Amino acid sequence: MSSERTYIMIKPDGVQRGLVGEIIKRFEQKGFKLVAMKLWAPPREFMENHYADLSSKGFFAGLIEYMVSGPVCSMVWEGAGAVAAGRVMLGATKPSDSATGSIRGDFCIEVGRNICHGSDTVENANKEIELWFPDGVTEWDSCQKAWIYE
Ligand code: DAT
Ligand code: MG
Repeated sequence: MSSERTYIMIKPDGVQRGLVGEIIKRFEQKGFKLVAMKLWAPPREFMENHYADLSSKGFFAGLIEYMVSGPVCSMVWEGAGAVAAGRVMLGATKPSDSATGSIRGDFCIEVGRNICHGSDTVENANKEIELWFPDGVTEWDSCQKAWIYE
């Protein structure tokens, strides 16, 4: 079984709109294993670092303003194909392009309020997990493993 991990974050609008439970539920029901979680409001510089690749974009200032406007729920989910599956579960970046049934497709309207973040590659996932959880994650064995994997 793969121990691939992805960094999933519920953005301030997702927290404010009471969607934390709904988003966690989807990852749990898929069969992924939660190995780290915290609710907190990181400083602006931390968020700028997380989104450093987008710093030249015109929407960067607004993105950071939004991302520090309230607490976020940071999580690491583990399982085979977790990075790619996580992106599908979140939906396209623009909610208008997101499939119905995806989190963004079901719960939001504008790209600047798209309620969740998910790592886009395994390499970026590992970088983001190191950034957001520098003390590591919690290793544990799920009793469901034999019912989810062959
Ligand atoms: P994703 O979050 O799907 O990985 P991304 O990494 O390209 O997308 O962008 C990060 C976030 O920046 C995205 O979730 C919302 C915001 N964003 C992206 N493109 C935008 C745009 N054209 N206008 C406003 N905000 C945008
Ligand atoms: Mg991205």
